[in-house]
Formats: sequence, C-alpha cells, structure tokens
Amino acid sequence: MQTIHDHFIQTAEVMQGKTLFERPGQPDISFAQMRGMVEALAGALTAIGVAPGDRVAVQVEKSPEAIALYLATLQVGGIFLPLNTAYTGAEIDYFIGDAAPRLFVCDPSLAASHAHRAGDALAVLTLGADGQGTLADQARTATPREDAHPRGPEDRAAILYTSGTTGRSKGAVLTHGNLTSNTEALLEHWRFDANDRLIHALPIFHTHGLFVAANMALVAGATMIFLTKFDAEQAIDLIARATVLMGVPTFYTRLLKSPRLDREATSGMRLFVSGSAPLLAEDHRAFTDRTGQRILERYGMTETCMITSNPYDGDRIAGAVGMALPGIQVRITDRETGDPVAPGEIGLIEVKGPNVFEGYWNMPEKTAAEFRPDGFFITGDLGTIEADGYLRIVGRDKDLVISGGYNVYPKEVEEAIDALPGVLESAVIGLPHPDLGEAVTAIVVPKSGTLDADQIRAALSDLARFKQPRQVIVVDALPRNVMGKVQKAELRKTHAGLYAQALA
Ligand code: MCA
Ligand code: AMP
Repeated sequence: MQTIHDHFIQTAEVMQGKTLFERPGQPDISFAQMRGMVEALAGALTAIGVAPGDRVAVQVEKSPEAIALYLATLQVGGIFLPLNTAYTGAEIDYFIGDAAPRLFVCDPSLAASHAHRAGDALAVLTLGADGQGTLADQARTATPREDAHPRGPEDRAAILYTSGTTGRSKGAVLTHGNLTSNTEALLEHWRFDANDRLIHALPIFHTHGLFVAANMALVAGATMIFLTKFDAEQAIDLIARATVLMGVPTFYTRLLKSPRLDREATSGMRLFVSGSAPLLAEDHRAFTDRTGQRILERYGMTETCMITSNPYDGDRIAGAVGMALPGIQVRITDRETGDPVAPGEIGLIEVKGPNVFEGYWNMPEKTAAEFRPDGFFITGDLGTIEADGYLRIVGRDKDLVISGGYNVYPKEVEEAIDALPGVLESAVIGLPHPDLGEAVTAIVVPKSGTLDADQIRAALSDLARFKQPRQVIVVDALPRNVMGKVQKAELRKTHAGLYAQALA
C-alpha cells in the first residue's frame, strides 16, 4: 500500500515544475518546490526527535507550509493532529493532555501563551500564515530527509478530535489505509485528475479540506487555487479559471446570494461538490436554475472519511447523498433491535469498509459502543435507502448541531452554561439559519429572578467562537416528557423561526 506521502512523491516526480498552489497576490508553488518543503520539514521533525507513532499537534493558519508539515509528519511515521484555529487555550489544554504529542506547532502570535507547555516531552514551535516561524527556521538548518519510514495500511496516520456526546472530545484515529483508500475511491468516482484546478477555500484542520480536497489534489497532480477563507465574490472571480469547487452548504447559500452567479460565470466548471451538512433541496434546484450545473452531494464523517456520493454520471438527486463509494458497505438498521430494516424504512446508518477509522484514542469502551460485532460502525445519522438505491439522510440520532459545517455537541455548551452563576439549567439546540444551516441556540432557565442573555454569551469565551450560542433565550422552565427528559424537539419547534430574518 502507498501512503498519501508516497503518492505525493510519485506525483511530484512526474509533475515537477507544475503549479500545485496558486494564491492570489502571492507566488505560485510548484510540486517540486513543495517536495523540497516536505523534505526540509521531515529533516526538522527528525532532528527534533519526532519518532514513528509520535503525535504532531498543529494549530496554525492555512498555508502551503501547513500542508507540507502534514506530509512531512506522514513521511517520518508520525501521527498528524490538526486543531481548529478557533479553539481556545482551555480547549487546547485538553487535546494536548489527551494526545500527549511530541511536538506542538502554533501560530507565532500565540507562542508566548503556549510557552509554558514546552518541556522534555513536548517541543513547542511556531509556523505562521506566511510560512515563517521557529519550525521554518529549523527546517532551513536541518539536513533534508528523503527516505520515508515504511508504513502499512493499519498504521496510524492522523487523529482528528470530534466533540463527544458526553462532553469529552474523542480523538478519531485514522490509518494510512483509511486515507489512501478513500482518496483513491474519490479520484476515480469524481474523475479527478491532473487537468483539474480546484478552488480550495475550506479550512485544512478537518476531513473535508485536508483528507478530501487537499489529498485529492496532492495525489492527482492537480492545481489548488488556495484561499485562506471562503468569500463568494472572490470565488466567482476565480471560477473562470477553475474546474472543481468543494464546499459546505453555506458556500452554496452564499454563492446563490450573488447576482453574478450564472451560466456564463460557471461555464468552465465541471464539478461542484457539497458535503459536511445537509444541502437544502431548494438550494440544489436554485443552483441548477441559475447555472445549469447540478451540485454533487456526498456524505461523510470524521470517523469514516467519505461514505456515499451521488453519481458523477447519472442523476444527482436533491436531498439525497447517493450510493456507497466502491469497497464500502452501507446498511440501515432498526434503532431498537439493530436489525437491518426493510428497504425504504428509516433507521440508523451503519458503515463498514477500508474507510472506517481504527477507534477513539485511548477510549476502548467508547469505540466498542459504536461498532457492531460484525464490524459495522454506527454513524448516529438516521436515513433511508429507497428502491432507487440512493441514501437519504433524514435526521440525527445523536444530539449534534452542525453550524456552517462545524460540529457542535450541545452537551459541551450546556455544561459551560450550567456552570455560570445564576443558571439553573439549559438546553442547547440547533435552529434553522439562512446562512449557517443551523445556529447554536441556548435556552436557559435562571435559578431565580432573571438572567442577562448578553452576559451569558460574554461569559462563554472559553469555548471556540463557532460553539458559542448565536442567541440565548431565557425561559422559566424547559419542556419535559413524562420521564423528565428535556424535549428538544419541542424547543426546536417553538423557536423554529428565530433566525428567519437573520442577515447572512
Ligand atoms: C465562523 N464563525 C462561525 C462559523 N464560522 N460561527 C458559527 N459557525 C461557523 N461555521 C464565526 C466567526 O468566528 C465570526 O465570529 C463570525 O462567525 C462571522 O464569521 P464569518 O466571516 O461569517 O465566517 P466565515 O469566515 O465566512 O466562515 C463561515 C464558513 C466557515 C465559510 C461557513 O465556517 C467554513 O469554512 N466552514 C467549513 C467548515 C468545514 O470545513 N467543515 C468540514 C468538517 P465573530 O463575529 O465573533 O468574529 S469535516 C466533516 O464535516 C465531514 C467529514 C464531511 O462530511 O465533510
Ligand atoms: P464530522 O463529525 O465533522 O465529521 O461530521 C459528520 C456529520 O456531518 C455526519 O455524521 C452527518 O451528520 C453530517 N453530514 C456530512 N455530510 C452530510 C450531508 N451531505 N448531508 C447531511 N449531513 C451530512
């Protein structure tokens, strides 16, 4: 088996001076230059003492150097652990404590606040958006490393933290086999090759931006038009020079808001992909009406990489996420019994295949609880497979909010709110939002008297900004069923229109 790093080296050998990264207002970076950056960083990692199996935790701004650091980590046999740049110091404390990385790389602006973490077991270095910092300094002086530590499909390649339903985040351990098999399946399924020019506007600390978009370009020899963040008007300017866009539904909602989005603007594009959250069927149709293009929706999860995809040739159905990718099995089971349901019935979506992760870092019980004895992973999503063979996701069995493609587990936010003085209890829910799909919303009950909603929001600054409630509603009591369980469905119904008028 070839790792993503092996694939990249082979591709770079062929592509040589071809542009890998194209960035507005900045010099292009070729495959050959990227290979040099990877080898220099691999030399630095080796000099620092990163050994096979060591974790390399990285919380840095998006840059080609950050992608090079990912490849260099794979090259030396390390385990790459990317962290959302929105995470606060308190959140980082947990990840570092749990994963015990050998190296933590942060933005130069945060070097002082993370300096206390450095010790014999943990090196702390910096890498800025401009590719500069103490790690880059070490890469300049270290002896470049060309050889790769041999890795097999079962060896660990990455850990991605996903928030836990019970508060504690879980580190999903992905193997080289997971990453390579999924990239290979997607390249074939979406006909992605060296002729493609991908608009890459996603963050690179999640599966979508790193293990789907970037991996595909690195392996195929495609050019990435590499943007630090998504801006709809900029994307429309660049679409004329691109062939593929991969985005979360919010990208498409924002593109549709621009009067410049039309057939002419998108005529050179061959593929628009959406995933990470449900794409509204009405947006899917509106996009086709405006551009003549049919968005290809696919479905995935951090623990499983990509699971299903609408077909490249054939009908891309609005509201459906397609069929299992080659080599992957999907089934729908009864929530109570775990038995497969009849076609067309709703149940839990389960998945098995080379894409499914090894387990949660240091959490054997949690891992065991989410796998069936026959190896199927229980996604926690609810869906149905109709006679046409397409999977449709109809809801979630897990208490999860997806805001602009970022997952927020209500429990974590509720625990933070409940710890505030004057709060008796709270319920955090996702409400329909015209820009973010769902917006994190807190319904809070005071111990007595009343509470100031703005003060509650202000007191939650230890949580990453995307987890903080957009609105806090203070109520006298939460609705409960006869068992005493808070009825979140009831709350979602009562407050459904809260953001109807929200500006995007
Ligand atoms: C930014 N903010 C957000 C979000 N993003 N708040 C809630 N939800 C968000 N997603 C905050 C900012 O901190 C800022 O706070 C305020 O909202 C306004 O930011 P804005 O400029 O509107 O945001 P943006 O920079 O334009 O970002 C919105 C975005 C971005 C483009 C939707 O969040 C994004 O790129 N999301 C993609 C996430 C992703 O890649 N998910 C894939 C996960 P303040 O006002 O306080 O400054 S992988 C996955 O789910 C699986 C595997 C799969 O299937 O792909
Ligand atoms: P994450 O934990 O960030 O990997 O998010 C995975 C979750 O995102 C899945 O379990 C789904 O609930 C959701 N998801 C991903 N793609 C889609 C999609 N196309 N439609 C609906 N939900 C999706």
